[in-house]
Amino acid sequence: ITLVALMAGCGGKQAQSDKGKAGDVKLKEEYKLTMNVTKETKWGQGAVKFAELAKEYTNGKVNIKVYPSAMLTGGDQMRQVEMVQNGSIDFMVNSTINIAPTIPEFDVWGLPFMFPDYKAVDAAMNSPAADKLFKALDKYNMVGLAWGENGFREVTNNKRPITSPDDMKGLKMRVVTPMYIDIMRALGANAVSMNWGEVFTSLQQGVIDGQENPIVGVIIPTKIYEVQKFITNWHYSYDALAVVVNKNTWNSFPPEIREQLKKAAVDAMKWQVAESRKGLGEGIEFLKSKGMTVTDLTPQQLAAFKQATKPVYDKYAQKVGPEIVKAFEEAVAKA
Ligand code: X2X
Repeated sequence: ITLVALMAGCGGKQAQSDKGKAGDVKLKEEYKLTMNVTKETKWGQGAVKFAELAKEYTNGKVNIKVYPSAMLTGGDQMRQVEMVQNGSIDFMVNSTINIAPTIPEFDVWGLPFMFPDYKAVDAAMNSPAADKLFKALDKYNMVGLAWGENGFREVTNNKRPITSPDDMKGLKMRVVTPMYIDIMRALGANAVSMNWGEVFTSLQQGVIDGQENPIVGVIIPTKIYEVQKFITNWHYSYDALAVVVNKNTWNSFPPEIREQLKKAAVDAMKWQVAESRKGLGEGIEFLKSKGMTVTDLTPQQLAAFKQATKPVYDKYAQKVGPEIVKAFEEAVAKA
């Protein structure tokens, strides 16, 4: 109150003489951040952490408000990219799956069976290969700040345990991107494209039979186990997160604040990745205790899925571009 009164008392003169001063930057009262999930998910917790650290590191200068569940785009999860691109939203903590339909390079993370394990993921994430994707963002008026993790996406359904592509035949599977639609079709399932916000109710009502998402990051915090009976750990597709900012917003910050925000993003995602990987064993026990049947695959069973989805890998590798795919494959091979 005192400050406001003081400023009002000074009138416009002081404000005006301050204006053109070097280092005098006009910051917005609130910067908007969009994400597709709730704050309870690991992904959501990472976004909240980023906003907290942004405030802390900039000494309260940058106030980022997290808008969950794609509420800024009316639940349309793919439109978030476009809104950050045109500046109606400042930041996103977004899955690479939701970015890829607009920026094809981002499909490289999710290519079927690209990553056998976390070691392979980390090798790619910490290699120059991942920087190439942030370079691609530049053309779309956006800047990438850090990588996080939604996780390995495992398949759930209500009909039967899945151990072979044959078991997928005819299942109504909710997915959300062209690449996943092609994968489900290659496996003989009926792919249904649907926004995440409708999935829980649609599973409950039997409109769809199944879905795929990471266990610790999404399936447990969003209680998918209440409406699904079977889960198979097939690790078919890895889903990274990216912290991204609109380029004009970014350029409006002085260098010092940019540095602080970059550090906030990197630190928040480092924490977020560690959180996402914690408690997988307990998580699986928890799903069993809720009545789910958990299926693990032998290497031979896994090979059948890999083989069936190979044409999809090749098709999307082409859309990603051979240079990026090769850089990722090399990082994985070295892991
Ligand atoms: O829609 C999904 O499945 C989710 C929540 O994982 C994403 O936003 C990619």
